[in-house]
Amino acid sequence: MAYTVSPAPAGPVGSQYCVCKVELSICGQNLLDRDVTSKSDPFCVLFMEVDGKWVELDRTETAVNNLNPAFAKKFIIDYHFEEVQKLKFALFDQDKSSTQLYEHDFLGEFSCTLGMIVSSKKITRTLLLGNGKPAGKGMITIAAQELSDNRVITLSMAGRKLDKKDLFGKSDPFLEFYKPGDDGKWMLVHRTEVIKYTLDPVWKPFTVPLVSLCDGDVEKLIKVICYDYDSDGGHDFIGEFQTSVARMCEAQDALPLELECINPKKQKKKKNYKNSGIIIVKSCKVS
Ligand SMILES: [Ca+2]
Ligand SMILES: [Ca+2]
Ligand SMILES: [Ca+2]
Repeated sequence: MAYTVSPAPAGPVGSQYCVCKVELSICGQNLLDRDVTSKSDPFCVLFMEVDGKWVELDRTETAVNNLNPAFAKKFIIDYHFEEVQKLKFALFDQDKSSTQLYEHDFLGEFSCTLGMIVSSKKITRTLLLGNGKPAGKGMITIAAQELSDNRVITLSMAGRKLDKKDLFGKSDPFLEFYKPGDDGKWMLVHRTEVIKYTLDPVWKPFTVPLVSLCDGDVEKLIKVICYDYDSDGGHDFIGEFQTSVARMCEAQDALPLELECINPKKQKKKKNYKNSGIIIVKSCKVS
């Protein structure tokens, strides 16, 4: 059979064209306090307008007793350049275990187009109540990261001899990973699960986009903070350190990388202070 050039696929149509994934990170500031004996327990719900109706796409985790939450959960959305994608971010104070939004106290909302967030990279806006009035001093910050680079990083982390923070018991350690934002502030990228009652935690391996963790720059300094989880939300700081993906990639299964977890206050006070434990990179793979 004669070789024929197969016809090019039909030209791009509508939303099939120019799609890329965008990751949105959400923080709240000065949220309304809707609990009587403690602070609000905020979570954020993302809606998108579909045929004139708001459809829920996703929700963050709940931050306990925290009026200035940085949510670890990211929203990942397909970005269609030529379409107007209207989004709404609504914050609620979780009062019950119910998933029904009307069961929770409303903390305000903000709506705009995805294009506006992507072009600004990061925006901070006033939250509004249903009547269009500001929700107290409540603000929302939304940061966008285009996931143009497909690489992901998988990290296996553990800890050893971490400081004991709980009066009765040990510690309930978890890790937070931060990267420097364009404004010079540290931006939360990932939070591990909590491992209860131990000073030698082993966290589950986790995978995040490489651009999320370090903007794709393996030499970029990132910060890791270790906390002791407390159910009232007043987590205790154990220690921190800075490293880079390149450095963490030195870890190999047979030879894990050990990093000192430092509490700067303790370091200043105590002459014989060494560290507040060791954080171990058991393995680090970029693929
Ligand atoms: Ca409440
Ligand atoms: Ca509360
Ligand atoms: Ca604890």
